Amino acid sequence: SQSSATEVVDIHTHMYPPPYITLLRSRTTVPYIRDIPDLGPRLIILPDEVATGRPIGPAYWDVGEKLKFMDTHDINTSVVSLANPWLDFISDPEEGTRLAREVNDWFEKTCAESGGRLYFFGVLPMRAGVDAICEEVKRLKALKYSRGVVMGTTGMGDGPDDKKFEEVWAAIEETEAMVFLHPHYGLPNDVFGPRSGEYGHVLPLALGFPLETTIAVTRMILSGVFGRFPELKMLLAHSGGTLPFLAGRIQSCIEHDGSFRKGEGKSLNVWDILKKNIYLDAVVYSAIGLKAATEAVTSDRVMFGTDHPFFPPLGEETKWVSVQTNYNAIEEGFKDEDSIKVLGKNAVEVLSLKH
Ligand code: 5CU
Repeated sequence: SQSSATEVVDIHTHMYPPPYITLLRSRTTVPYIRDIPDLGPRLIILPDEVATGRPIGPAYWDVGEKLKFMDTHDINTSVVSLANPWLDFISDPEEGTRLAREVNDWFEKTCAESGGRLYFFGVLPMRAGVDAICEEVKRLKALKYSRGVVMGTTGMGDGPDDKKFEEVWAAIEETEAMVFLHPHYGLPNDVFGPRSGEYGHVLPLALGFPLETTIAVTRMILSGVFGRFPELKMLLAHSGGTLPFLAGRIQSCIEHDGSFRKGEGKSLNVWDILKKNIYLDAVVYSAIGLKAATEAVTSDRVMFGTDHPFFPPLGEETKWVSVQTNYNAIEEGFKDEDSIKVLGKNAVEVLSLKH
């Protein structure tokens, strides 16, 4: 495993702060938390898991549990973010704005009390309108422990290539915030076929999530967002979904599309965008995937993550297999210098964390 002298930073690690848990407990439609007899508290955030949901406990909201997890897995510093589905389901602008502030202020206070071990990506009130979103982007810039924003792939509802969203991209670029782009919605269930219910969450999580991210960022590329906002910095969950593997095909399709090439696609180059605007986490669970991610964006732009508290062990193990698998992929895939960068050095530099 990694040397204990190596600084390890986890940039993909989630929490549901207490105000958000209170909200989930008060709801009866997805997303919500409810107590199921014999099963205990269950988290229901995906429409196809209403029957039993998944277990939820203090690992989701208790900072002591987060720090314990970090100690168990040799993680020095974490950049925490609200987990999906963020505030996407809050359609009332006032409630969304209030909750974004409450959640972000909770993260700020919690990070301040952590002795330098925690930073955070803030959440935005995505259904509260452009002005409210931009205001929270600017407010976050002034918070000492904020290092950017976490968001899903739907933007204000019509996705990240929505023309109305451009004001938000402008505010984000201006504040130099890193955007942690994370999936939640997957693909329509019928692409997984009539037997998908027999396969648990494997298809939506292993394939739906990564494809959702790939589609979202490809829409941003095709719409020219990175040309209009050249300093945007996007950190893509799960090593960019399938983007490193499909970048060549996306570029080739652009170059062979006569009508698109005449307009928006004139000078688009996916490989240049990957190396200028895109950062990837190392949450891909194999050296092969990690090498593709690193080849696509360079080893200066890939950063370790755990996805805690998701993917806990099924048994009683204190060390999580999901975390160890990502550590092993880094050890197997990289020479010493690159592994030091991916484990923590890149995050310290890119996100200006303390040394
Ligand atoms: O793989 C993941 O990142 C996740 C996540 O964040 N949320 C979730 O519900 N399942 C898996």
